[in-house]
Amino acid sequence: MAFKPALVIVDVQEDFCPPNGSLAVPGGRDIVPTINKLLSLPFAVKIATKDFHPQDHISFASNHPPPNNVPFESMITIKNPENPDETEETRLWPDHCVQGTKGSELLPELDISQVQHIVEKGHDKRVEMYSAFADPFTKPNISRSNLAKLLSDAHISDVYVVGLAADYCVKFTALDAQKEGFKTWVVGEATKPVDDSSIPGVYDEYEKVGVKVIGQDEVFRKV
Ligand code: VGL
Ligand code: ZN
Repeated sequence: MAFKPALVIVDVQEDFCPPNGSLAVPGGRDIVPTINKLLSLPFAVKIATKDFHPQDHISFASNHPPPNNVPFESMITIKNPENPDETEETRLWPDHCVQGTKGSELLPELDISQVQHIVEKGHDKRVEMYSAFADPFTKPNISRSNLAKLLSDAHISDVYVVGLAADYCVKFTALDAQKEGFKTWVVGEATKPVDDSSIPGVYDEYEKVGVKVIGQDEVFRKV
């Protein structure tokens, strides 16, 4: 198959960045210059995703009763609304990326003039959706975006994933991209985690399924 690379920029939004983000990833804003350089390369398609939740989203700690409603700490079990036998453990967060708020906006310094498609995710209040492809339920998925179709319609062979956060939405988007059949690369310098200590475990998961972590210099040589 011919090499046809896509760039997928995950959730580079105000709420995931200092100084004002409700779920600010340390150094979140600092990756934008690197992403803008990658955006200048001739990827066949460049896509930005946005976490885009309703105010009553299940992942917001504020929508759950105490004591198990501590943002960043509490875990809850959610049931697949269409198949109660399937459950997922998921973390609760501060309210973030609420549709129509400043926090949901892409960073203004991101060069979106180079981006052809914006994919929004996390609309369904009943499920968490870290991956820009689909929620974690499988029998069946409750929500799917058009990301897989955008990539396959463009005959993409390789997907390069960057953005926020390395240990949540970048990770699940990269794992799903590989699962969908694309050769998948995560650009190390162009992502930051919520929690630094999670990264070795994330890289182990990549290794198991064949997702590769790559440096930006190598991307410049390849694309
Ligand atoms: C994300 C936590 C909650 C992310 C989204 O974009 O990594 N993290 N929602
Ligand atoms: Zn979210």
